[in-house]
Amino acid sequence: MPHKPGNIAEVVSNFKCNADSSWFKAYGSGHINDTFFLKNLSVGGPHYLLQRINHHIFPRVDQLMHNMHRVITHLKQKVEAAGGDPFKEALTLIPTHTNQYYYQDSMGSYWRMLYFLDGARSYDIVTTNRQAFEGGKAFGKFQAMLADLQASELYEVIPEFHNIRHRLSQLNHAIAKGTPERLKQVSPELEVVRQYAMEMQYFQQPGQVAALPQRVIHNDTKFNNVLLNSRDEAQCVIDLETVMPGYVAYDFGDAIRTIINKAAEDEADLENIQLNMPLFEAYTKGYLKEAAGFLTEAEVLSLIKGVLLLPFLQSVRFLTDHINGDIYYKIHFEGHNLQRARAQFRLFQLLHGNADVLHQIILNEYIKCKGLLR
Ligand code: ADP
Ligand code: GN1
Ligand code: MG
Repeated sequence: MPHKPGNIAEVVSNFKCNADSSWFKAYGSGHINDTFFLKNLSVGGPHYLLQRINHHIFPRVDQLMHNMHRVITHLKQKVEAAGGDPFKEALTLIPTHTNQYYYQDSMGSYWRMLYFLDGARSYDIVTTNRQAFEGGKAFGKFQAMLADLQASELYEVIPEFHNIRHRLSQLNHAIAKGTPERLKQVSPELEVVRQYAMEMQYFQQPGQVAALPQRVIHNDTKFNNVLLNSRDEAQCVIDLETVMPGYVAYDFGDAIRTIINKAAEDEADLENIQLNMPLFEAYTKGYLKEAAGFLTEAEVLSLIKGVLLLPFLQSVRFLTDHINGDIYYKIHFEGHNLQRARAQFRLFQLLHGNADVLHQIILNEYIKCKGLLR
């Protein structure tokens, strides 16, 4: 549960909005920021989401909000050009009275405000092929719409975000300072890290660096970062604070991490972590329907590497935070980060064991989308 703000009226009064500050409720299940839902004072007016930005993790809130605004402006133009509704299919940031997209309150916290997209919803766990297919379409279209936005227009707000070498080096720093108790707890997990560390550095190999284009990607494609409408059709990709340059396979892999897993990201009973292949196939179909047109063949071949890397990288990050004493992610109980890390390692191992089958599914879908058999 987020820490409830005591000064909501001050914050709300600084945005150009018609929000009722007398009542609000905590919203969403994110690990970093705090999100609150606020009603419009007028009946029928759009409701709002107010988000307190974690500025320990995003120290340059100005750069972060520049990125979000830049990306949203670009997406709105694309949606409009395609005849869509830019207020439904893209996020809308509410400015402050001084025309900024964030406000620093008298207690030092940073805030942003968005229109709440009514009638749309996100899912932490995917259950139907339709949801997976539509999610794939949403993230594929998102990448396609951003394919002509220059990566150099965006700041790298968290450097080396999905660079596994960097994440492994953070893990090594944590190990060097970790308490004997926590280090003893994680020794089986550290063994898994050692076993796969080299293999996971695929995207750092010079041949791949030369072959794979850096594009503007989302960098946090958990399934709960896409909103589906009441008919479970893709409506809008949300949570745009990590949109930065990267490889498309990172987004594909991070989405698959939450789609293919029958259990939650932090499942305690590892036996419940199983692969749902039909959901994988449905997501891949939706994604490639939108993305096959702009992806290079090297990128298509790299997608499976992203599928393996992302759960591994997330495990390394959760494990690092556990050893560090839980300073990055919100936790809901003692040992939560370790439980998350263990669940993600299990998922990684299952994916690794099925990599050939998964790769073949990707290739078959790609061939169909490109009509290469005709
Ligand atoms: P976090 O970084 O904490 O994950 P998000 O921006 O993803 O924050 O927001 C948390 C949750 O709030 C989302 O999973 C989604 O359910 C909901 N949400 C976010 N933005 C909107 C929006 N504009 N309209 C409706 N719901 C939203
Ligand atoms: C964090 O805020 P949230 O829950 O959308 C994290 C992501 C991780 C994710 C794991 C800025 O995202 O990178 O993939 O948790 N965000 C940041 O669930 O570190
Ligand atoms: Mg989110």
